[in-house]
Amino acid sequence: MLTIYSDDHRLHRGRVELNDGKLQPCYECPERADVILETIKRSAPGDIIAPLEFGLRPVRAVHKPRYIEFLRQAWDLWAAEGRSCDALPLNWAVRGMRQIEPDHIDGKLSYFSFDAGTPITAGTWSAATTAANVALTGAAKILEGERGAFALCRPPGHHAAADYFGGYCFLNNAAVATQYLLDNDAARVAILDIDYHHGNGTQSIFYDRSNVLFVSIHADPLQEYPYFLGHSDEQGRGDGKGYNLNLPLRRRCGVNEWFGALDTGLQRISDYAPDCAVVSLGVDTYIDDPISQACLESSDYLSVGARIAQLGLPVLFVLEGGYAVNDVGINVVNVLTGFTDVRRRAR
Ligand code: SS9
Ligand code: ZN
Repeated sequence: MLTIYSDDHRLHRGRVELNDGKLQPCYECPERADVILETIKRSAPGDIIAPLEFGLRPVRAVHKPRYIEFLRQAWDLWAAEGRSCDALPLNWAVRGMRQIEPDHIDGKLSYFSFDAGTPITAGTWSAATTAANVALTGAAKILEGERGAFALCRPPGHHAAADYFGGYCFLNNAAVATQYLLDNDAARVAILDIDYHHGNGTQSIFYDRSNVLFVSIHADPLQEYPYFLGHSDEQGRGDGKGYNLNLPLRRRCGVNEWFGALDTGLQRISDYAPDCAVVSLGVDTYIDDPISQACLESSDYLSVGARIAQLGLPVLFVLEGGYAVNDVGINVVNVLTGFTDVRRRAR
């Protein structure tokens, strides 16, 4: 399978996130992408190409202007306060408070975020815009007729909404790619989000739309991050009613339950008959993932890829989570290999 990759992801290297009441080393680290790239080179045939430059236009098609402006300037405003540590928000506008963008960088960080686990660093903007270009290049290849492509995106994207960051995500790579597909020939796109966490950003971006079907399998938000979106009664709004399918699973659910949800999601996508699919590929559903309570073994990811291939659609895989650094490579490669093996037999 074709892989799109850039070293620019290394420009984003957060030092600490707030977790378990402590400032801890970031789970979302450059080594994740390095290991995935190495494993692809070693054991997954296919070209590895650099991203093309798309400029900010496709990013603006998904994210709000003020938010883009904020992300672009955040580090400089933070550094202008004389700080050299990572930028993290500290408080949020909850029920009854006003939604007014503050002037001070500390207030802006709060206004445009929803957690304290997503540091902004000097290179975050560059890395995030390159990650969007990586996903966009994958989308362009799908439009050119490629049957499968893997966008090795870092930082990830599915928690980022039109105007806020969080969950290690800044720009929603999968959403930007999906919008690009729609703006260039695709009439309908299905997004399958199989990261352990609900793709709250992607859901919210397409919630009112019927030309994007969003399907997400994730840990029940009553028990897991991001906590405040991802329930099964969120089915879309207006034109989008019926085009959002959440399949929450209880924490520590078994493999059979997880694959049952996958089959339900794939059936819905098949009924929708889209032109292509975008898979938000998180492998933090892995049994040894350090921040998840999940159950998939490395070999299970072969079946994940194989079942997705049975859709018979062109598929753009976009990397999201997966924090067991030693095994993240094999887990991702198994999805891609499971997918291409079925495709090869079908030809
Ligand atoms: C776990 C904290 C979770 C955010 C997780 C974001 C996952 C992105 N104790 N923090 S895929
Ligand atoms: Zn995740």
